Amino acid sequence: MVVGKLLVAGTFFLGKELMMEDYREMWRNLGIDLDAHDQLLEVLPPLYQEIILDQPERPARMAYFDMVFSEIHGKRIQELVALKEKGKNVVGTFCTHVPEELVLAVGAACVGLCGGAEVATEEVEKVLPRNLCALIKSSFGFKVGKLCPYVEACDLLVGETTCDGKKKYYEILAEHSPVYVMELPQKKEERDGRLWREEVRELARRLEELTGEKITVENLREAIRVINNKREALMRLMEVRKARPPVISGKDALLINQIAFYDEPRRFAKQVNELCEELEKRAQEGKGVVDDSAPSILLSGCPMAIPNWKLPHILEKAGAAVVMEELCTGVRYFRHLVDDSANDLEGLLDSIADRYLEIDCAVFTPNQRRIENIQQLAKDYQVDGLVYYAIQFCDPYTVEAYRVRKAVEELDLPFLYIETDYSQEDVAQISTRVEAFLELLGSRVASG
Ligand code: BJ8
Repeated sequence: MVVGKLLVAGTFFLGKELMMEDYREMWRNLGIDLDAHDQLLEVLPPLYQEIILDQPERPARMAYFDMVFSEIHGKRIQELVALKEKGKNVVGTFCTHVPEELVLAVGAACVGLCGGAEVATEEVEKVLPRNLCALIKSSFGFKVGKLCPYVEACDLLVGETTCDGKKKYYEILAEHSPVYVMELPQKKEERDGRLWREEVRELARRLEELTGEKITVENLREAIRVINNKREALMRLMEVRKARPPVISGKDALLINQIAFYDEPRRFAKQVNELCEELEKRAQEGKGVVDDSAPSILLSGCPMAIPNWKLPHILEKAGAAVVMEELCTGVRYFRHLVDDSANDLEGLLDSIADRYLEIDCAVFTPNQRRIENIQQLAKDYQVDGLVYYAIQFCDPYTVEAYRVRKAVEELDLPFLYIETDYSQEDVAQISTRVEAFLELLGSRVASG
């Protein structure tokens, strides 16, 4: 299994040759390095087959998400290019703190750009230190390796002052692409809220300048409605995942959350709702993807960007059922909605700012709300244990693991800490630790 060696999530074809020549022309025009990109595209089909498609009892409605993934560098890029040809813009983001609603309100498309695979390592390490988090290095690798049509399609990249690695990285990224950085406060006092509201307004102004479109009550309210609908669909999925036996695998749920960052939001919400109808029926019939005895796991920690499925795959292959993700590619992305009741623009902008400051990323201090949310999720999903995922060299999440462990142990639940990167070298070692952990969970269940 080669997840870490997988170089890119690219277009590949699930048994059909689709307009390959058209895509090549499009990639060429975007400045993609076609030879390197071709090599990357070869890696994906067997990997996706093994990790995603070979799972038993998959819901039929996952077909849409398989298609979207198989077309990740194809159809979706075509849509973005078509938008640009109509004079619209594409805006890229690296963090769940950047308000998508503002991007949508000015008629632009918003795409998430975090990288989940090691690429162009040699080039990256000429500039960035080796001991930097894999997510940042991956993002830079896609840029300098000319491997990501999303980043090349973007007219503006919006960063944020979250962790030190990212904020310093944006200075370097700005040598390659137009970058705008939002200042995210590190605390959540009233004055931090005021600063953040101002930052949201500043981004609105920057987006108006980029697109020549004015943000109005009407277009902003519509954008809020669209993104709230997307989040509500994901909350509905979250709800049906309480069913036992679980009606969808953790890997499929993660895939959906990853796709949420780049698919067209209206179409995505419709498809998630249709999937939920199928899952709700399955739940009524008691038809699970694994049997009831599979230990249920809450996964918590750093985001898992496409195609990083390394840890969920190890867990589920070993017999666990991941029933919820306390990740930014999980509940942190969708748990809050924007209140759209304000009648004026200022009120709507404040509601957006307030909603995004609710996100309980480990970059905040203190971050008690995250601890409480984790405890609540553990109870709501009646999990047997928590597995904590930290990307090596990520200070906020590696350090906050201590407090999460204490909170989980207070609930008398076992805790497993996994610190890793995108490589494959530690797969056997992690698998051994996971198997021992699941045995422990099994013996606790058996002894009541
Ligand atoms: S809201 S989790 S998306 S900052 S893993 S780059 S923190 S060193 S990604 Fe994140 Fe926004 Fe927070 Fe979510 Fe730094 Fe850690 Fe790397 Fe990270």
